[in-house]
Amino acid sequence: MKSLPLFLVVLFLAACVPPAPIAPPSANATLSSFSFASPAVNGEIDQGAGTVHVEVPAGTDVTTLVAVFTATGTVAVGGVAQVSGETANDFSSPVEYRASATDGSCTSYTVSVVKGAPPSAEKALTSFAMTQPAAAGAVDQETHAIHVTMPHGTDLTSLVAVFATTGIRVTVDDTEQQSGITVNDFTEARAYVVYAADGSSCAYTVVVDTAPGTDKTLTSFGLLAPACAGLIDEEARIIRVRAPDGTDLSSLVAVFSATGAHVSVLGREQTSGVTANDFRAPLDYVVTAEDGSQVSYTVRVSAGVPLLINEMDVDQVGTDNAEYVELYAAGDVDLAGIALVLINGGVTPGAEYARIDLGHLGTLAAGAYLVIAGPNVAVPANAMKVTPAGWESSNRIQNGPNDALMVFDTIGDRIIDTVTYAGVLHRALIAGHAAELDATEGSAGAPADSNTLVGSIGRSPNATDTGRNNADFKFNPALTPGGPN
Ligand SMILES: [Ca+2]
Ligand SMILES: [Ca+2]
Ligand SMILES: [Ca+2]
Repeated sequence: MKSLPLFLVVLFLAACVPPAPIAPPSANATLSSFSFASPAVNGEIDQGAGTVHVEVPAGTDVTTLVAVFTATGTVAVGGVAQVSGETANDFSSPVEYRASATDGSCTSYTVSVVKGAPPSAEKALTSFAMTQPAAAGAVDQETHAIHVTMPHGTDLTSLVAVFATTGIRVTVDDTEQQSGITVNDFTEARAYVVYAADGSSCAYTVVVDTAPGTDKTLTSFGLLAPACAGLIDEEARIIRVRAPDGTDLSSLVAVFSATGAHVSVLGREQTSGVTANDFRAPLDYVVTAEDGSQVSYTVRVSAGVPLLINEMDVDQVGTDNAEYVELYAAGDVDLAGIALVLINGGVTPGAEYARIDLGHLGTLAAGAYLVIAGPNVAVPANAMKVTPAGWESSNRIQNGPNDALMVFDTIGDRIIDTVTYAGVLHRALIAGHAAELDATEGSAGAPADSNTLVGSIGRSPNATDTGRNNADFKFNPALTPGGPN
């Protein structure tokens, strides 16, 4: 500058010094494009303001950048003629490009080069969850550990994760992951590697497990010896087992199956087919689920059911419209699964023709009477009476010969008591029991009822049971439904 004539200095100051040129920019001296080839970026020219803004990537060396430009007129920087694509300049601070026309007019541009933001180092997995079934994951950003607990029983071999990340890509075993799409096997821990824009990476360890099970059901229960199946009332959680008469209940082994983790009785672990228990009183079998929750089943084992067919009026003078069967509880009786079965002895083998289920009646206390009868039969107030559907009609019970009444235990699958009257019936078939049954206790049946005399067939003395129908039952003229014979 020192060597420039004064008038040129004045001209320069007047025409080309930003920010506000005194003279308007020359239309004949214009910079119309400005870019760098390396790095390849375009500048933004503001003709009004006389500025060029160029952003280069972070890390770019701006001290020797070569501009590629188009201009009308000649272009100089600090008096040095510029050749597009050849002349390098130091853009550490704004550089003045001056375009000059042959008419002496000129336009000055301030070229500012700024560096872009450095590439991000962000590489966090900010959320992680499973779909189908849905389960949220817990992400620990300090340890880079992710834990997901799936519902019990979930197959971990092919699960799809949905995740969010601040990185630019995520891989598992070098496989690019797409949130909500990529399937992975989570039976083992998986490393999710998140890459940041700056090339750095971070591995998150994803551990997936399943919730402990809540199942806790005794699905079958019976005795090993004598072999007998129990009946599970799942709603009441009562299991009834009826062993044969005379079975010693003090040490029996149960055979059972259960869901859940384990089964215990009085705190003692039970092994099906192995562990013996004293069943003389009801026992609580406690089933514990994997999650620690428990349910308890009360197991009631009985040896024989103390229920007798005590009296029957199967035939009346004239129309049979007041028939009845009287049952007597010689001890406490749980009627669950017990039925009165009526058997026709007129065919061979004898065949069931009617059945009255008694299970819904609950229990009978020792000494109680239960009368199955139609509306014409009255019983004492302390006796129980049940009228099966259809028993308001006459002729519900066959008169013989060789017909039988049987009290059958469908749980223990055996006869509790049976009486054949007016003959014998050693072969009979009833529903739900494949083998033929002997419907007569002893070698001869109870006597026949009469259709000319009022009376019934009853145990005499009352509740006598020697196991012989002909010895235990007599024809009695007194009708005593619901009371002692
Ligand atoms: Ca009859
Ligand atoms: Ca009679
Ligand atoms: Ca009676």
